[in-house]
Order: sequence, then C-alpha cells, then structure tokens
Amino acid sequence: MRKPDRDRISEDLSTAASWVENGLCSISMRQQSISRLPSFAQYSLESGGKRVRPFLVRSACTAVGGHPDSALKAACAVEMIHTYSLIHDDLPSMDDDDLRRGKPALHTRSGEKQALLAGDLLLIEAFGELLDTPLGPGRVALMVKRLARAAGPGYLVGGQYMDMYHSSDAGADWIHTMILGKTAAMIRVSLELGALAGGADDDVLEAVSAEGDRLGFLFQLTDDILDQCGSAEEMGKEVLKDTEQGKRNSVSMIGLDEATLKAEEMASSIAAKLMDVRGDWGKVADLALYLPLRRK
Ligand code: GRG
Repeated sequence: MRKPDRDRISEDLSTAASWVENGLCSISMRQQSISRLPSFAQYSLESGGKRVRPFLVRSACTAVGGHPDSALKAACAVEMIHTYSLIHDDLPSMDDDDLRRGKPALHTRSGEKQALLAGDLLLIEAFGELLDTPLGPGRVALMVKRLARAAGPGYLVGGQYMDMYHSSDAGADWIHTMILGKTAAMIRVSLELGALAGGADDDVLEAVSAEGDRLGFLFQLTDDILDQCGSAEEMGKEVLKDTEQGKRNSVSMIGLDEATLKAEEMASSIAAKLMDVRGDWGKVADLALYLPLRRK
C-alpha cells in the first residue's frame, strides 16, 4: 500500500502555495481601483491558508501532462472563490467567526459592509481571471461552466444554505448532500479545472471528478475530526463550533473512533482509485493519504 511522505507533501503544498500567491499578485482587481475595496479582498487573500485547492489544480494539470502555466488562472480563480466563501461564512449573519487563518476575520478587522462587498468582488473577479486562461475558447468555456456550477445553488451556495438552516434531526443523506455542496464541490472542481487545463479527455475528467467528490467528503470528515480534537492555534479558526451550535456533522453521526477509521479507509480507497486513472496522479493520491494525518 502507498505510504504518504509527509515531507514531500509539505514541500509540494508549499510549491503550489508560492506559485498561486505569485499569480494572485498580478490579478486585475489590483489595477482597477475606484475605492479601497480591493485592499480588503487582498487582506483575506494574503492571510495565508493551506492553498490545498490550488495544489489540486496544479497537480491535476501536471498529472495529465500539462504545464502548470496553463492552470495558474484557474488556481487563482478557485482560491478567490474559496476565500470569498470564507469571508461570507465568517459574517455575523452566517457562522459568526472572528478568527480566520489565525488572523482577525475581515469583518472584524474592517467592517461588515467591507467584508460583504470584498466577498462579492472576489466571486466576480474569479471568473474574470479564469477567462484569461491561455487556452482555446472552447476549453476555457468548459472550465467556466464547471466553476459556475460548483459555486452555484446546486453546490457551494446551496450547501451553505443547508448548513445555515441545519435541522437538529438531520440524517446521513442530508449531511452528505450538504457536504457535497459546501465542501466537496470546490475540491472536485479544482481537480476538474486542472485536468481540463492539462488537456484531459472526457474519460479521465469524469474519473477524476468522481474521486474529487470523495476527496472533498474526506476533507470535510478530517475537518470535523479536527473541530472535535484539534486546537484553535493549529487550525487558525475556532474549534468545537458544530457542537456549540448543536449541528450534526460527519463525526457526531458516527462518533470520533469510527470517523477516524472511516477517514483512513476512504483515504486508501481514493488513493488506489486515483492511481488507476490514466496519467500520474501520485501527488493527489498522496494528499488523500495525508488528510487523516493533518493537524490544520
Ligand atoms: C458563504 C457561499 C458561502 C459558502 C461558505 C467555506 C464555507 C462555505 C464555509 C466555511 C466552513 C466550512 C467548514 C466549510 C467547509 C470547507 C472547509 C473545510 C473550508 C476550510 O478550508 P481550508 O481548511 O481553509 O482549506 P484554508 O484557510 O486553509 O484555505
């Protein structure tokens, strides 16, 4: 069985982080300024974060033989939408968190109107960036379509709505649908956009898309485990949130021990499936194996 090499994964994550952060330095919102709004968005974009989604975009692109340059705009777009979702999720009318990525959440630092509008800006600008991908219009259109679907009512926004109106007797299916929307869609689309940028054919795209959903579910499972037994210092955000709010999640449904076992089993199964997909999916498989071991 494949064993994750922690040092190599940290190195790969850090390479992807520097790569996308370089790309984010030249996004167009910085050139158009009739207000201070871009600087608020910039604060959140530059507040760190693991940059897991850009890592997935980059790794999927190279897995199918593409050059990372073709995937940079997609990686920036995905990170911008992810950051918008965190800014809006932290607002007092949503999950009401003051700490994000180890720093004051944007609304705490700069105000609620600023945070709301900075999130709007990032969502719109993400599509502007993606459209600048240096590939033919047909391929870019496919990428835009996938990203719009992942960020829309069937997934990210719809999943967030479900989370906001959590019912106390939510069952396993309801929770699964919420996670597919709130978390997995942005993980899945990261792999999809990277694969599209690298020139993947339909068979590879669909195989990777299915594993993307499972990887996203695993990501949330390990996030819920860390919410129970991780630390706010390491996570850079408040912990025990779901318990405090009486929300059921993938851990409270089955208990910590079973959830830990499930995370390990899912990780091995995803890694094995990915290694069967045409191309070199080793980096993504290693990330799956690393998720149950992560501390932040
Ligand atoms: C407001 C439309 C809208 C959506 C919000 C992101 C989100 C949806 C909610 C935040 C709470 C949460 C647990 C979301 C699930 C996804 C998740 C675990 C996000 C955190 O992602 P990380 O750990 O964060 O990759 P960093 O800071 O490393 O980028």
